[in-house]
Amino acid sequence: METKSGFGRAAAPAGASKGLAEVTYYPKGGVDAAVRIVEKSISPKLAGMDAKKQEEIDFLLHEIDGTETFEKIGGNTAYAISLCAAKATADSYKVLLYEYLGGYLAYETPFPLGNVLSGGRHAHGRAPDFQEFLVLPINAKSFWEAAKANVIFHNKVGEILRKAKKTFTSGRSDEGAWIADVNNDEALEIMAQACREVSEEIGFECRVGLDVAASTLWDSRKQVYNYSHRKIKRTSEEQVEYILRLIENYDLIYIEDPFHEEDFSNFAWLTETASNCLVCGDDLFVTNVERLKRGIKAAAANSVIIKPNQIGTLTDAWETAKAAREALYAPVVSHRSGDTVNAEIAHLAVAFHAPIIKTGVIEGARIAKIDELIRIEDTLGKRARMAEIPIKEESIFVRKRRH
Ligand code: 2PG
Ligand code: MG
Repeated sequence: METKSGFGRAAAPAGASKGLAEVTYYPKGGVDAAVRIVEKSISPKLAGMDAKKQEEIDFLLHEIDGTETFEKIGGNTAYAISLCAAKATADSYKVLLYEYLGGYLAYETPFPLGNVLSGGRHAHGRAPDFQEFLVLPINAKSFWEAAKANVIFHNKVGEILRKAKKTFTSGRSDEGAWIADVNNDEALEIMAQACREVSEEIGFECRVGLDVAASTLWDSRKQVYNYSHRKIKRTSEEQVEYILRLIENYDLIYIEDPFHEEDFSNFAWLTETASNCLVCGDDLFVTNVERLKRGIKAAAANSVIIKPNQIGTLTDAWETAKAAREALYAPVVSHRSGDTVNAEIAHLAVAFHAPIIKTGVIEGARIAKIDELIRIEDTLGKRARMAEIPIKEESIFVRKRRH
């Protein structure tokens, strides 16, 4: 997109495990059809508009599409255009994207929640059933220090796997996380060991997080969660017990989508019970402000994933992040498994005041975001601060019996 004095180019990512309530990515006919729609129906209407009127541009995209879920033009088409407008405006003002979107008050860098071990839909062959085993370096003093800690942690997990598993080939997933023939519990043991060793080595605490991506395990017909690694089935009640045990045993600081995407009530129960853990909704909320408000009303989760292409425009994503902050839910700006090599979500995380960015530790598309945040921290100079993770640091686990 070109303005009188600026230029913006953007691309949209893709995900392997999608929430049912996400917008439609592409129109019928895929990317080629999307390009034709942009040329014929969108560009002529955008020409002459003021690029800094982000809301008007995003509203126009909704109007042209006319459906709730961007079925006609595709959510990825909408997101790329929406982002283009913001980038072109930032370029016109000769400021960085986070400065344009967040202004003078955007000076906090998020903690990087790094994917270290992959399973579920993100791995093929024998791998854990949970989708992501994550590390969060909670006491890092700077983004640079946090990013470095995550690399040391990733290496440590590789080292442990090499010693423990003869079958380990050093294979990695899309997100650069290790893939190994271990079950959930073995993977968590390895993460816990790495936590102890790395925390000692670097002098501050790293904690473990999980993305269960439970909707990918849920069989709605039989009403059970299927764990294929050990051929185990768990009912909703058993899933609740299992998740609670894991939070307790492994002192998890973060758990994403522990239950399937319509199970608001178990989300609410877990949030109340595991009060020292960030309980995050990804497929549950799909960056949709209405679904988030439903969650807030039910007190389901205390954190929300923000993936702008799940909802289609920057304005929509911002509204969800804003509603989250107002309700004291932590917005976690996140990559997609099939992400681009671009780094805009690094800017969004700072501009949206997100305490956490979820991305990988190594692999090109992930490093692009991490490196950009290191540069942003550098640009901020003495003003740079780490954001605050909104949980108590000590692990007081309040266990309540289910009635
Ligand atoms: C997730 C993401 C990112 P995907 O579930 O959180 O890791 O995966 O992009 O496949 O939805
Ligand atoms: Mg997820």
